[in-house]
Amino acid sequence: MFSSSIGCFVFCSLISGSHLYPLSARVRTNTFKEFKSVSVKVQLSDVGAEAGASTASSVVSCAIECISRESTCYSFLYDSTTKTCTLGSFLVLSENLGDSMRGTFYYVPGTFCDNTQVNFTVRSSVTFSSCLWISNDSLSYQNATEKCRALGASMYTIRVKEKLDILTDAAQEYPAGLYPWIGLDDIQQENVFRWSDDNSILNVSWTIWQQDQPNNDGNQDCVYYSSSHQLINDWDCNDSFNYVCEMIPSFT
Ligand SMILES: [Ca+2]
Ligand SMILES: [Ca+2]
Repeated sequence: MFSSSIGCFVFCSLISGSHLYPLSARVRTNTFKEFKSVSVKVQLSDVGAEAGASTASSVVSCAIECISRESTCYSFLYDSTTKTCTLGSFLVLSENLGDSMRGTFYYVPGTFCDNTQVNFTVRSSVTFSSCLWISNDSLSYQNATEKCRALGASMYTIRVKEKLDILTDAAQEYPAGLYPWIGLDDIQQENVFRWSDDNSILNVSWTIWQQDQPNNDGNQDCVYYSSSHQLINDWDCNDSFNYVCEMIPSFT
């Protein structure tokens, strides 16, 4: 019943109330929207944002708690049965849920899988989901990066193995194979690979590279995902590939 009016409800309540809840300008201008699924699981953000659970008497109380965190809360999960309010910067679909994680997901439009220009969709592995778009066109790495940014997104990152699984799963829809750029390169410093969304250094303990990669063969500084290997490979940034953009809430 609050699906599209909860933000206004909260905002209007706060306007007429005291100054207990200092709001950021960004949240003020947005309303929470219901995500059309009850299959939601909280996943701590891989960009380091906070998440937590508490008790709230209503979905509105939960929303108030979310926006009272100012710029760090763009979404929350509310379970009306257990009255559990889970604030999170990155709440994702999951196919195998514990009861404690059931509920209705609300998010600020534009921060979670919501884009009017191209068809971002939620794709899931068994335990993780991501809001992404796989392009039909092919661009150089730099142009692909700029295209994702123009869409309010960033190039897809694979900090957790589940996100590799998501691409592998998506590739089944591409009989000829899927070889898209992801947001990883060693342009800044040779053989120091950094995620393009926040410039952090690649640090995974599981196999992500194809065998004998990265090899920098002929000066390769950008990285694509190979569906035939289900792993990644460094390649010439100037070559054109499909690319994957990902929508993640921003934390400013
Ligand atoms: Ca290189
Ligand atoms: Ca290579």
